[in-house]
Amino acid sequence: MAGEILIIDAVATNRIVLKVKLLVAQYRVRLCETLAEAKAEIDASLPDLILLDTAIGKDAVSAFCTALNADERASLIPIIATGGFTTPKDRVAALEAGADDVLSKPFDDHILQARIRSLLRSRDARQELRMRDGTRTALGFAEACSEFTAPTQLLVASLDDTLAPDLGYLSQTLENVQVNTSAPESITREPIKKFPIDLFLLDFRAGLSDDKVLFRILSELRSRSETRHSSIMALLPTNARHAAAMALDLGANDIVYSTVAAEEIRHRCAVLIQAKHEADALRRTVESGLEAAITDPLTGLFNRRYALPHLSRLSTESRKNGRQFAIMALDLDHFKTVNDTYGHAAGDEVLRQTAARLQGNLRAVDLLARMGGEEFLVAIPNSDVVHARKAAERLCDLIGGAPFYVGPDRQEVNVTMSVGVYLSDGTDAGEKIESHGALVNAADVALYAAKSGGRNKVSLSAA
Ligand code: GH3
Ligand code: MG
Repeated sequence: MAGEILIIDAVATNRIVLKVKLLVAQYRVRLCETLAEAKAEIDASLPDLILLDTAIGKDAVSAFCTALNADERASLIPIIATGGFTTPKDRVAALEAGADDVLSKPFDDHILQARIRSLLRSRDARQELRMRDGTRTALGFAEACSEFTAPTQLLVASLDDTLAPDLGYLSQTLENVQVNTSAPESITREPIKKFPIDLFLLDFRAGLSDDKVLFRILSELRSRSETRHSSIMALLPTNARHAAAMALDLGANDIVYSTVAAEEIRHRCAVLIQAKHEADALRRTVESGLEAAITDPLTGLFNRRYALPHLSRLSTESRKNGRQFAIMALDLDHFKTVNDTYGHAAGDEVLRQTAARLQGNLRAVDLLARMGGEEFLVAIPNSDVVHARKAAERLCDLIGGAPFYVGPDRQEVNVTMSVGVYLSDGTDAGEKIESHGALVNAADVALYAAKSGGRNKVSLSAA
């Protein structure tokens, strides 16, 4: 399932309008009129995300966020504060109170949906971290940071030669931070060798005449091994709504518009830096030997050896809980032609970038593996037919919708992908088919239908 969202808004019409938008996107929705009602709802069952209207009262909102963040069970639930936010200070106040994001009304639907997806992805990653470390204390940024002495490296890539004053302000107001600068194009041309960058600030506020420049930088940063895990913030002109939504889906961790005040940028940077250090801590806990045995060296994804037993476990678990799940076989179209036209090394780079795009768009509970060659596998627990199809179509668009740039000359390569989806009903009736080999075969049969149906499409089969 896409997830459950709790809407808190005193105005009935607002609640209903928002509910309809979220239902269309396959979220389950609960509605609350007051914070007291919300608290009872959260105590009864934890939602995946909260949309909180700040008209309910500044102090009450602040107390609510503080209480939620202090509650171990609920502290990872992302909160989006919505409201009129008449002054920049109001936005910062909501963020400082503990909201993960603020959206000024009226908000753009695409941005809202992309924000929700992005926040849920990072929530899942943090949940995984918490699970592995065992205790909340071990996770606390303060503890992790006490060992961390090297300065946090920021790289500001901006169209102007001079650093914008609000970004210069970061080096004075963020602790232990070193600010570096670069032209946007050099990020994609030159390898970043000097030191690992913790946070990229892509400052396009002066103008984004061509969206593709931003998409290319994001795809590249997410696919390079040295920047794959860096945090990324894109700063955009206020009219770049489409680019903003796509940037979030391509792996930007945060976007801000040119109207946003320096203090808000500072706050958001501090949050991104903290998230980066937490994620680094997680990666350090994975033993490198074990990791190598189950990892595909080209893309860094799980390999077939890891994926197959995972599918068996998923199938058993789902049957136990009577939940549906989806298996997708993804295969790049006419990939042989990419190798033949641009060379094998360029083909490898397309594979790496494909892996990065897919990974950036899936949640931590979803499995992504490279099964061999140009074939990938995705397993989505707890998914119904509508959600599975939507997810598959989104992944398909993510590959076909923006070109890849490869080789020393950053040549543009357009690639499409076909996806076969097998949806298990998660009941005993499906048992006969749900050995891991049979699951992969079933998705492969659907993939074959997508290929013979013309490629660049999704085909679905069910138990
Ligand atoms: P279709 O749309 O039917 O899937 O056509 P296709 O060309 O993608 O499929 P085919 O199976 O004919 O060719 C797959 C190609 O993938 C051939 C092989 O050289 C290439 N390939 C497999 N593994 C790798 C790899 O690790 N790197 C590169 N660069 N190419 C690879
Ligand atoms: Mg292929």
